[in-house]
Amino acid sequence: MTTRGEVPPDQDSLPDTGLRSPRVTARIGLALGVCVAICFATGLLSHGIQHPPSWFAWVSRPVWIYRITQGVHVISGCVAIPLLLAKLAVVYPKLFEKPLLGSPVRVLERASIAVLVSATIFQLMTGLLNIAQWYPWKFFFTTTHHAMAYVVIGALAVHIAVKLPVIRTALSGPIDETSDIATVSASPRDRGPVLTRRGLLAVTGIAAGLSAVAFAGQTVTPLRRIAFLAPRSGDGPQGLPVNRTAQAAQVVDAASSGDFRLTVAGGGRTTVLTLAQLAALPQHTVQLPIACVEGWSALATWAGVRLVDLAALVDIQGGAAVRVISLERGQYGVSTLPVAQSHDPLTLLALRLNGNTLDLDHGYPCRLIAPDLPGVMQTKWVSRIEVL
Ligand SMILES: Nc1nc2c(c(=O)[nH]1)N[C@H]1C(S)=C(S)[C@@H](COP(=O)(O)O)O[C@H]1N2
Ligand SMILES: [Mo]
Repeated sequence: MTTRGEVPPDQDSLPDTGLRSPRVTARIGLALGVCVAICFATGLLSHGIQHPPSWFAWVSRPVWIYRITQGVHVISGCVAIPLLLAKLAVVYPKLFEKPLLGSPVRVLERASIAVLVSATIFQLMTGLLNIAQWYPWKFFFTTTHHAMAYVVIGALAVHIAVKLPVIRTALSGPIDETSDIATVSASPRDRGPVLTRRGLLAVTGIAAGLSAVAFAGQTVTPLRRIAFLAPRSGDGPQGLPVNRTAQAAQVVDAASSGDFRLTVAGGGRTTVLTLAQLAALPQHTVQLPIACVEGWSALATWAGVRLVDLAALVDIQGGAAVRVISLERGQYGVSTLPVAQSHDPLTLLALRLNGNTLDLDHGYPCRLIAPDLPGVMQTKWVSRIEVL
């Protein structure tokens, strides 16, 4: 029997070391829960910017906000992987504890754990594979990853609610407290600890730290050299990674053609500019990061024409939303800017990158660069701007 303030023994757990103790699982679980919560919040934010509900307004300053939130999203997800593995390793005998089902409350508890574990694994796997740009599935990543996030958070809330009494007791005392293994420590299977609880937590912490470092370098520049799992850490033409080349986007001919024209439309008026005319407009230089949803980001110096100046060509002086359209067809070919970005004087139709003409793979002849916009909305090979 368990009384108040005492941690119930894990009957089916490994008695040898007392590692399978709520005192251990609760601590790993707390760290995992914090990671999942951070990952959820930053993921929702990113999704909100890309698919804004009517009540949602995004900001454009400070210019590094999205770089941070999306970096944190990916890093917290990567850190969650070793934490989840450690947690599963510690609790797994309990997952198959008999009776498998039992009372309605037990059925609910076990169902929520089954959903929680599988949905969390799904989220971490799909997120990881998306970073690697490997899509061995048929569904559309963004929609599924977003929907499944609510499943994880819902199941996590149920799990925490059910386990709260155990969690509170387990976290309230020192990790070494062995009252929870007192009943089993006299067991003949007791061979003394091979790994202490503190040791296990330390190993888990180191694995989590390594996982963070392995990916963080793609957004935290000083860590770039040691980010051994970060696929895009600053390589690419003009010092910037490329996600989709001009060739992959099938725009090589149209983008390099002398016939290129930029159309600016709005308020019933249309202006068509040649590249030379675009280059003759007032040019501005900005330092802005480009931050991909996959977690990599890089600061660069961009030069080109302010979006607000282009809107003014069709007599629209701000206050309007702007849609930017690429030579490329398909889902990455259109981007509708949040109002903050379409007004911001830092938002450019860039012609130059880091002092040179834009590389074809970076969007030559011109591409959008705006503060705090997910990389996927920073449209390359822009051919049309619609002021709405
Ligand atoms: N037309 C077009 N623009 C695009 C893309 C694309 O596939 N097509 N990819 C986007 C993504 S996902 C990112 S992260 C940035 C990357 O910009 P870069 O290749 O110049 O680094 O471009 C964005 N602009
Ligand atoms: Mo991206």
